Amino acid sequence: MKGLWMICPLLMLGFSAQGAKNDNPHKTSLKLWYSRPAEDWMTSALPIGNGRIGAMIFGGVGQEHIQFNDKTLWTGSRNEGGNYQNFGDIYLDFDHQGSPSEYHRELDIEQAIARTRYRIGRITYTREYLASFPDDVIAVRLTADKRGSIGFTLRMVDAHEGTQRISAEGQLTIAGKLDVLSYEALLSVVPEGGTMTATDTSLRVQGANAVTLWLSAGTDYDPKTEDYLTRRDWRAALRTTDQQARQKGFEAIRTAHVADYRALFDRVSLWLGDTTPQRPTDELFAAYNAGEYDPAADVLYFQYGRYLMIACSRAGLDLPSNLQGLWNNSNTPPWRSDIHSNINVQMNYWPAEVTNLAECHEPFIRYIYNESQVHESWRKMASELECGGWALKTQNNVFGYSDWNWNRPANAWYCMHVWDHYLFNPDSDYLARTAYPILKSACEFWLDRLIVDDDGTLVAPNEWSPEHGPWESGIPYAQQLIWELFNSTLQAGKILGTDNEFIAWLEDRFNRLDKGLAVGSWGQLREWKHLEDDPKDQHRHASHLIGLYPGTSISPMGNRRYADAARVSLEARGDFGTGWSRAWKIAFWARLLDGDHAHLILQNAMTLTDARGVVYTTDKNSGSGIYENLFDAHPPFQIDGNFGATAGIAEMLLQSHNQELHLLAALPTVWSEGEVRGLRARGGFEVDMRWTEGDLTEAEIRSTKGGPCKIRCRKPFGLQDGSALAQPDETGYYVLTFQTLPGGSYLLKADTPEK
Ligand code: FUC
Repeated sequence: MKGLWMICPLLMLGFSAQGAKNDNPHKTSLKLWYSRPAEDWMTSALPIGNGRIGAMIFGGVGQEHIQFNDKTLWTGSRNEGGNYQNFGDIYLDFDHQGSPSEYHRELDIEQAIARTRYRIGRITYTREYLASFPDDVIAVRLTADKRGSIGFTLRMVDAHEGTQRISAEGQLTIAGKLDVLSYEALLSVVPEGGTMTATDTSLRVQGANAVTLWLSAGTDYDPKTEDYLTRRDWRAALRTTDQQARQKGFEAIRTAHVADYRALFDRVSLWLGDTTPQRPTDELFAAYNAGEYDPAADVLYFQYGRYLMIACSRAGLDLPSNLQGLWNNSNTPPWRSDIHSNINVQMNYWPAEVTNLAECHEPFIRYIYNESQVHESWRKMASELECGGWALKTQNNVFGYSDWNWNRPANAWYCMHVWDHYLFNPDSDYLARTAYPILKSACEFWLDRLIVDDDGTLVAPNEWSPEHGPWESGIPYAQQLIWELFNSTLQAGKILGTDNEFIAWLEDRFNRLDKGLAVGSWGQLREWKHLEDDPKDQHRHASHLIGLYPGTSISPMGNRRYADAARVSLEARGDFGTGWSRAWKIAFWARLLDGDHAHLILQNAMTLTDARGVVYTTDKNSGSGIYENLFDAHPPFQIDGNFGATAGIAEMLLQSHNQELHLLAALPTVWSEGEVRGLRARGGFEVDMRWTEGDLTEAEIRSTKGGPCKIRCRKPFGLQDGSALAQPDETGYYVLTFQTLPGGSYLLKADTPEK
């Protein structure tokens, strides 16, 4: 790769002229693939999803197993927790004679299509599976390269005790009612050629040339109504969806699906150097774990997080992804597979903005809006504490019900997402109508709740550092979050200029707030205000470092003392932890600008495991890491770690939390050359970068909003047209500020002596 730019100047032109198109000729293959069928739902089946409905694909030869979900299917109610539910399973028992060869199973994350292929005798059988967002249907297409050779018996099994119907025309339905919600799934089986017959429990297809399965599924859930039940004829809508899909046909649905998916996924490409020859994903990661570094693993894991985000969180449904995204095969899943507020749901959305999937962030933001502004329960919880505004606890279902321990600072943490959505895509309408009301009412809660501490600062009473230690006043986790909340609300209020009296009042309280930053006796950032920290405490949560990431109050570019103390705390916490805990540490180290340490933790996070039981310990052999299907292992499967790692990788490449774009902020040695396109930065910028020998060679910044753009980089650089050169500041980094126009594109170039 080295020297490529000299021998191939056209490529450089392409970079400059074409922007963030995914046309890198050296891009890494983006497929998860295996040479055997999945044996286990959690560790090896492969996920597809359209943001609301999804499925896990096993790809068996004798038997295909497709388990499916709808993100809204919950037991429980407004008064009771309940659990996220399995919806059902589809089994196809094939008529194959003889044993298979050339078996291949894959999930192509560039197209969002899963495939299975194998040969029996002289016939090659293929299956394609997709979950379409535009057509709201899961489709499976079975083909063979010899006519008349597809035969199977198909069953659809309800995960509950609903009613089942099968028609000879090839339609199977399951339907029932849980505590509050009703559900229905409709599967249409459409063979081409051959025969189809129905029994009471199954459907038999024989001698078909090809078969398409269409799965529509839904519930009567609607988070916008008071009782969370839709008023529309959702059952009729399912039938219409099914009919339209069948009329449109597989090819057209597939084309629309791929175009829809790629419009999101292709916005970001990442290349981290040449990869070794292709090998199955389980072998790739096993070799990686054994010390055979291959950037293909880093890139695949990064992009897999983006794939999963698109598959389980699309605009239009006001419900965030849960602890398992939307994939779940149990009616009593771990931690109810709920919306967990003390790290998990937030981490699910860490990569949304920076990896250019702002639309996928919306379900979370709308959920926060609905529950805090429209529904009663979070406001009622605040009023139980004699406060205005809204507050919530740790465990949350889809009906606004919240239980287990209080997690009051979560309102401030949720607001970070609301505010970031604005910072990345500045839009004053969104700020005025959606963001500001949420932020202001969260502030109102704290303005009522804060008390004056002995030292005269304002502190939150009776908080804890999740999930350990005593409850006490002025816990840094709470203080740092409230500081972020007040700080962003002040900025929002000043931009809008419509609520000056409140903003003045808030500013007064903000100035008296304990920021939650103090250095302790062993040089650490204190986790408790009054209690001494234990240097041996390796608890998985590191909530007192929230100001480092995703917060903004601790930065090596700001007050060095706190950044150094955060490093001491982080070193004491160790390099392991549960799945999400490892992912968080990638981002922490990235914010400390230590790319090699961030990458070390990324490697720890990508350790293959098959541990199944719930483990909380943070040691090296806790069983945390990833399963063969690259699902994150808490253990067990918990999707936050996938999203956290993707966000952490982005943070190693580009940071934008200090009103500046820090290019290649924490590049590890192993990523000595590479290229990334399409990352987003706060202020409304989009960024492409290319680097060699660990340093930036060129970058393109596209501005959506216009206004000043400040760039920071380790090595000298300037605007490519020669009009401005970066200068070193007191940190030794080079900085350059230039004006941008809305829609403008700006090329930066390393200022090397050869130039
Ligand atoms: C929090 C974490 C646990 C787990 C659970 C779902 O309670 O502390 O590790 O992720 O959420």
